[in-house]
Amino acid sequence: MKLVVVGFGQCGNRIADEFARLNKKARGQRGIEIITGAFAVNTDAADLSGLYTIKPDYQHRVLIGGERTRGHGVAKLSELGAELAREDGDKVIDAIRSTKRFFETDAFLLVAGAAGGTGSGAIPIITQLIRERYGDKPVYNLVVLPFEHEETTEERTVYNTAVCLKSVYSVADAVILIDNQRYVRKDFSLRNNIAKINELIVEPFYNLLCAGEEKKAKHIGAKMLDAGDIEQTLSGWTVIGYGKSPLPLIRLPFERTRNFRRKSTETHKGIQAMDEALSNLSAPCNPKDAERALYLISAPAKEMNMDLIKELGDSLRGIAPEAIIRDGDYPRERGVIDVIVILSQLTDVEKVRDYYAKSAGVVEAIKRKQETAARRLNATEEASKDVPTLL
Ligand SMILES: Nc1nc2c(ncn2[C@@H]2O[C@H](COP(=O)(O)OP(=O)(O)OP(=O)(O)O)[C@@H](O)[C@H]2O)c(=O)[nH]1
Ligand SMILES: [Mg+2]
Repeated sequence: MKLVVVGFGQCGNRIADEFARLNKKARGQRGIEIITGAFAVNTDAADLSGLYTIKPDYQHRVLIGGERTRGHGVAKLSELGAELAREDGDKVIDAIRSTKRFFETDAFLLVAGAAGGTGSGAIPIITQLIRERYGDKPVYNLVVLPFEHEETTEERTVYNTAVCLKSVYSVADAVILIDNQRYVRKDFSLRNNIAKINELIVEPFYNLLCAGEEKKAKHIGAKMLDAGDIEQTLSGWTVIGYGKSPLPLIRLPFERTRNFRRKSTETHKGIQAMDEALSNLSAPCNPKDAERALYLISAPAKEMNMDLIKELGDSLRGIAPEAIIRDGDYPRERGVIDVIVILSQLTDVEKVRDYYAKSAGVVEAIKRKQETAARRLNATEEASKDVPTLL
């Protein structure tokens, strides 16, 4: 599958940059392209210049609202982020139109952090615009949810997140949820290592996007998972998981003959990778609520067998009983079995519901604060009414 990736705001920019790096890796290691264009859109000029892989010209790093913010961002006001995206939306469309091999693109992936101002405001607006212009291609959103500690220090965090989630859900074909907190659960040092988190966020997309683009027979699985399968799966609230299990690179001579034993070891390793993928889902959810699901297993060709693929299918069926499940195998990796799982069209996501509920209180609090500030201002002005002025 080939994507045009557009990142909004600092979070979106850095993740889009990571996707651009992934494409370089696919080209270098496998001779295939998975990203037809990578773009960064921001109201903050400094954020744009801090990227590594996205081309450093104004057509790939697009500054919006430059005249109004003078390149300094929107300070968490997502309404302003949305307004500037509306005003400068054509700049983004022009940039996308400049993509050389645009005709090969299967879908759009738009990326943003939900809690900020620029990204959370711009992503629904540009999603809508792209849908109007390119109605034949699906538009997916990858939305990053804030760390827990951000929710307590800044009330705008919950408010922006709720508003962004509601908005993207109504315009995007699918919303892939990425919960930052999930990535620090196991390793707390990650909280200060955003680059590493971004690497982990895009990691599952590597084999997922590459599998359907292979041209050589030896890398085409018994059941190839292509763009069509992914499009059929992605819908509404979506999470993605990734797990891997190492295989011994060298086999002892007696192991080659004991075929039966070897097969069961591989099946065990495959199940282990699947379990890891399911326990590392990108956001918390109940797999029982998934109406669609997909898994892709990548392993050395000689380690792949039907038992393994069937066992994985049974295991996913067990935890997502309502889902239509698509699958594929990708004979590629060396020394490792890795499994990517997507759970999609989730009928309920408690975490999203919580943001909606919590934001109701915050809307009141923000309104009250604005009213109090206005009252204080009035009182001060009132007190000054007998003081002469020099103007
Ligand atoms: N995973 C990840 N999260 C990030 C990154 N950068 C910021 N965030 C998260 O995204 C949210 C803030 O969004 P930003 O992208 O910084 O904000 P913005 O869209 O640039 O908006 P303004 O700066 O307010 O104009 C917070 O929840 C951060 O924790 C990143 O590179 N990776
Ligand atoms: Mg910013």
